[in-house]
Amino acid sequence: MTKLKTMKENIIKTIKKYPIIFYFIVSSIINATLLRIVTVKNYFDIKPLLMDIGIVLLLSAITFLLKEKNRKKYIIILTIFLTAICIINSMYYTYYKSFASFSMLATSVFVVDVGNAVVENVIQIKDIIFIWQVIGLFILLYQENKRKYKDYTLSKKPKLKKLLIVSLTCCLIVILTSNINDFARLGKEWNKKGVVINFGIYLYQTNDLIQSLKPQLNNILGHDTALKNTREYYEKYGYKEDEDKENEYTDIFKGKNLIVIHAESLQTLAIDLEFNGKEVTPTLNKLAHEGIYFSNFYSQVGVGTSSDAEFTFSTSLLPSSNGTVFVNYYDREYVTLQKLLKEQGYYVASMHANDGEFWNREIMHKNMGYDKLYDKQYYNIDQTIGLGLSDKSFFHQSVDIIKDIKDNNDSLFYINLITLSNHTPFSDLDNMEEFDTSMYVDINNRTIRRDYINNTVLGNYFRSVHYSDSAIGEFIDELDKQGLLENTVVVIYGDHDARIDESYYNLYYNYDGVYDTILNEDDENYTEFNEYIYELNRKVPFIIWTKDTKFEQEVEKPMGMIDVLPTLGNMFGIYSEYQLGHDIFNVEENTVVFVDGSYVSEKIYYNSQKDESYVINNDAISEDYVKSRSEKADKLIEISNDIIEYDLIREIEEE
Ligand code: GP9
Ligand code: MN
Repeated sequence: MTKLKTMKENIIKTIKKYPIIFYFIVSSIINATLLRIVTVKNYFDIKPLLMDIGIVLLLSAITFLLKEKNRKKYIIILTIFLTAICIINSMYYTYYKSFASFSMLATSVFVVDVGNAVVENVIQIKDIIFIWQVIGLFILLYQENKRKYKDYTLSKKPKLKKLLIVSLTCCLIVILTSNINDFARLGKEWNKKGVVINFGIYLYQTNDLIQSLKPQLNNILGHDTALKNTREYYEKYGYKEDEDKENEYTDIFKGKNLIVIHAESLQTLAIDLEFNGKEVTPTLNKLAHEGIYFSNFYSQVGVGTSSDAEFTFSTSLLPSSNGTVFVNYYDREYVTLQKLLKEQGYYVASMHANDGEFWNREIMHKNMGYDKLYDKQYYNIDQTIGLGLSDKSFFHQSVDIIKDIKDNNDSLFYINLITLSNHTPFSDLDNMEEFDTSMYVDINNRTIRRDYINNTVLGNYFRSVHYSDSAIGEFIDELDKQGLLENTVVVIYGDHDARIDESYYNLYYNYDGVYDTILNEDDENYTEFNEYIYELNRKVPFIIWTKDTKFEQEVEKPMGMIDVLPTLGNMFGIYSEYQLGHDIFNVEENTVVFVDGSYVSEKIYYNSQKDESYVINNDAISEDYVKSRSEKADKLIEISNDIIEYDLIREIEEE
C-alpha cells in the first residue's frame, strides 16, 4: 500500500517537475484517439492506443538526448507536426475515406486546387479542434517562463531509461497480440485504414514515411524483382489472342467513330429512378435500355479521382496506390485506347472546359496519345455552374468543334468529353431546373408535402444529375442534327461515386412520410443500409449506345473500369498486350478489385481493411473463396503499381 502511495506521489512529483513533457504526451495521445474516433469510429480499442502511447513516449524520450538549447524547439516542432498530422488526416478522411500519405504531397496541390468544391466539403469543425494541442502548449510555455526550473532544461538520464522501458513495453504488447496479417498490411501502402485501425495514426504515418522513401532507397533491387514478377504475371494471366478474343461482339464497331462522355460523379442509383412520377435521368434511361447497359459496374479510383477514372478506362491498369498517375507518373509509357485507335487512323481529341493544367491533363493527355486537348481556352465561358462552364453550354459548343474536326479531317474520330457541372458539393443550383424530391403523403384525405430529401445534399445531387442528364440529351440531339451520330458509337461512364454521406441514404431509404420520422431498425419496413451496402451502392453506370443498332441488353456481371479497354477494344478490333482487366463477355466470373485491396465478386464484397466479407446473395462462402481472391487482388495491385512506378511497359517494349 505504501509502495503504491509512494509511486503515486512520485508520478505527481514528476508531472509537476516536467509539465511540458507530460502535456506533450497526454495531448498527443488524446489527439490520436480523437482522430480514430472521427475517422474509423474506433472508440475503445486498446491496441492502437498502446501503440500511440509507445510512440509518443519514445518521441518524448528523445528530448533527454538533445542539447539543452534545442529541447524547447524540439517539443514545439513535434507538437505542431503531430497536430498537423491529425488535422490533415481528419480532412483527408472526410473526402477520401482513407489516410494521407507523404507520397501524395504532389497530388494534394491539385486537391486544394479544386477550389470551393472541395473546401466547402472538407474543412469542418471536427478538423480544427485538434489545434487545441498547440494552443495549450504555448499557454503552458508562457507560464513556464515564470517558473524557476524548466523541464526542457533538465537532463536526468534515468528518466530517459524509464520512458524507454514503458514505451517498448507498450509496443511489445501490441506486437505480441497482432497476427501476421496485421503486419503484412504495413508493407502494403494501399491498406491505410487497416493500419490505422490496428496500430494508430502515429505508426501509420511513420510507416508511410518509410514506404514513401522505399522506392528511392531500393530502386535497383525493387526494379529487377518487379520486372520478373510482371513478366511472369503476363505469361500466366496476360492477354492471349486465341483464347481471349472471338465472341459475338468481336469487331462489331470496327471502323466506327467513338464519342465518350466522362460523366462527373454519376452514380447508378440515379438510373431508372423516379420522384413523383418524374425520371431523374430520362435520357440515360433511354440510352441504357436501347444500348448495352452494364448495371453492376464500378469505378476503381484512388486519390486521383477523375484522372484515375480516365487512366483506368484508357489503359486497363489500376490507378497508383502511391500518388496519382496523372501527377506523379505522367512520363511513363502506357498503351492506351487513344493510341490504339490512333494506330487505326483515328483523330483523337479530348474536351474539358476546365484549366488544362488541372490534374496535369495538358501533359498527361498528350502522353496518353490524344492529338489535342480542347480545354477552357477553347470555350466561351458564357454560363457557369460549380467549377466552371455549365455542361449545357459545354456540350453545345463541343458540337461545333466536333463538326469542325469531322469536316477538316479525312479520318474517323474518337472524342472524349469530360463534364463538370455534376461535381460535389452540388450547391450551385441556380442554373439548374427545379427537380422536386419531396414526398407527398395522403393523410385523412388530404395530400401533405414532406420535405424528405428535398434541399438536402442527396436531393440536390438528384437535381444536379437531372440537369446533367438533360445536357447529355441536348448533346445527343444536336449531334444527330449535325449528322454526327452516323457511324458513331456513344459511350457514357460515371467517373466515380458522388461521395455523399451515409446519413442521407438512411433518410432516403427509411423515411416515414406519414409520421415525418425515420424508421428504426425494429420496424418491419426498415431497409438496412450498412457500410457494405454503401460500398456496393457506389457503382456507376457504363453504357454503350449507337443510333442504328438496338441492343436492348443489360449486363449484370460485376465489372470494373479496368475491364473497359478489353471489352470495348474487342468491339473495335483492338487490344492492349498490357491490359490487366478482362473482356466481360469472355469471363465466367469476374472480380472487381479496388485500389485498397477490397473487392466485389458475384458473391461477396470483401473489405480488406477490416478483413471482413459481406455476402451479397446468401450463398455459403468458404474461407478459401475469400483467401484466393484476396491474394489475386493483392497481386493485381502490386503488378499494376510496379508497371507504373518502374515504367515497365517502356522497358519491355524496348527489348
Ligand atoms: C476537374 C474535374 C473534377 O477538372 O475533372 O475532378 P475530380 O475532383 O472529380 O477529381
Ligand atoms: Mn470526377
